[in-house]
Amino acid sequence: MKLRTILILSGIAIAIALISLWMGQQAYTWFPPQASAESILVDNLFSFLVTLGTFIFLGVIGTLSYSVLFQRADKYDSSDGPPIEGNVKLEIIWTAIPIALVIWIAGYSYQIYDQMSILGPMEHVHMMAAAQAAPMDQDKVATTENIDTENIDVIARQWSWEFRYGNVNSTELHLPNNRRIKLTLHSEDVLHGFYVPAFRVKQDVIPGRDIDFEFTPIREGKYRLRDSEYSGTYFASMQTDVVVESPEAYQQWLADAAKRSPIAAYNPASAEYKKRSNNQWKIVVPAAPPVVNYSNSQASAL
Ligand SMILES: [Cu+2]
Repeated sequence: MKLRTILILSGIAIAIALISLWMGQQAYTWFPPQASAESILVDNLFSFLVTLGTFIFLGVIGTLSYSVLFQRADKYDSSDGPPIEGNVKLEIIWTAIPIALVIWIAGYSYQIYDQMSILGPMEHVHMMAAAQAAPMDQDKVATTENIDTENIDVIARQWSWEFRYGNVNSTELHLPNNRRIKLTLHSEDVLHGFYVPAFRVKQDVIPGRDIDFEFTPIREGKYRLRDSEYSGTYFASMQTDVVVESPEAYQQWLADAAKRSPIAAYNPASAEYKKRSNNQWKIVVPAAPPVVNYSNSQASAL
């Protein structure tokens, strides 16, 4: 290869790399606010994948465009191109580069997953890994782990969410800011999915199993919890607000809620079910609305 060609190719590679890095930074703006420590890790991983993906995309499309535009066969030339079979150098390059990329992506993804330590049904696998790799670099997630965790039971039904804080029941999830949250997820009927986009965490709720699930909210505000698994007719109404507030406000909320007497919460699924006009279609009757001390308002319930 001539020096000129090498210089030109290097120049193009640097330009593509810069565009890819810029694209990777753009990726951070495509998501809801980062409301949990895990969201920062997930967004870093996503940004890395976007950077790498952009580089490969531009590299391939660029080569293809160059070939189509400037390396066309002459008119009526139907002869074959030069054979590349047996080109050992080329074979090694196009085997080694994808392998290196796959290992890089897998290693980085694993590292992020390990730092998140969100448990879930892979708990036993994770604990084994943690025992082996104990002195890994600890960051935000790990530092909050030492502070006592907040244990909350989550009950998913067709179609409502219920949260139990010892003596308080609620249909709205309240969380203290900057505390490690430990949820125990239960389903009373079918598969549901616990998913808060602003936290970037998602976990299937499997009937007959208690699933531990951990994360750390880091930004006060109101977010949305959605069901990530289709769970039946009124699935779309199976969502509620997640309120992240200061630990003081959270304690206050708990104290206030404890004083209220439990009533059946407004439940969009039951309300819709009562309104249906065609009774011939067999559908699953919604579970009774949860009886709670604290329920979110009707306006925000849908
Ligand atoms: Cu559901």
